Amino acid sequence: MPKYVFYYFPVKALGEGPRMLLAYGNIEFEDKRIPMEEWATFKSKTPFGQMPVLEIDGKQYAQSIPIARLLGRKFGLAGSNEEEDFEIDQNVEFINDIRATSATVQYEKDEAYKAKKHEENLANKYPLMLEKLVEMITKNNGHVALGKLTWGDFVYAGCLDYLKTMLQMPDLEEKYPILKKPIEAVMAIPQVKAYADAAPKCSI
Ligand SMILES: N[C@@H](CCC(=O)N[C@@H](CS)C(=O)NCC(=O)O)C(=O)O
Repeated sequence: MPKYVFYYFPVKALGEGPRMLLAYGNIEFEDKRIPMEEWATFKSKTPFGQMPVLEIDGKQYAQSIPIARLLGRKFGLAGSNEEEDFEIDQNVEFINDIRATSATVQYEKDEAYKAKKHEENLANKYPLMLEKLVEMITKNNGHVALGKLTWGDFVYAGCLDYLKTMLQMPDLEEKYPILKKPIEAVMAIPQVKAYADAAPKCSI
């Protein structure tokens, strides 16, 4: 039985998708939540100076989306041909684009510039991005891709709270109820719900 260790900060964000995928695969993993105070020591031991990092029998795997893709393939949540794999990748990358666009604003230090950038994104970027996101999940019967459960749903479900915070839109799902569907699908899986119920509670 391979030994799995998953390293990330004590938040959901980019780590929760892989954690939930491990739960889906019924993998008993060591869930290492590294506090900020310990990060400086651990950083140099990671492949890119970032987390998440998954270790399988001591071999390190980095980058949240490739980690989710790897676990998806292991647990039967990938496409059944290259075109289907492409569709999952494409849609997950789009979700990541929304996250990256909003995150650059959120981590800006200058408060006045941060507010200005947020207003600009609110006017020029977020409306089309959210319209496309709603369209994508509607077209896929409440899923991220292929009209069914894939590893893309786990990536989305894991980072939605983080995304809402970055977008400064706490009422996102009330405005667009279809955006709840992939999370509902993931949480309806008993072993994933059991993991989520037992995991430390994090707002993002
Ligand atoms: N593209 C990477 C981004 C990873 C990333 O930005 N990780 C952040 C936390 S969300 C991090 O490690 N920050 C600490 C640092 O860079 O020192 C992924 O998806 O895994």
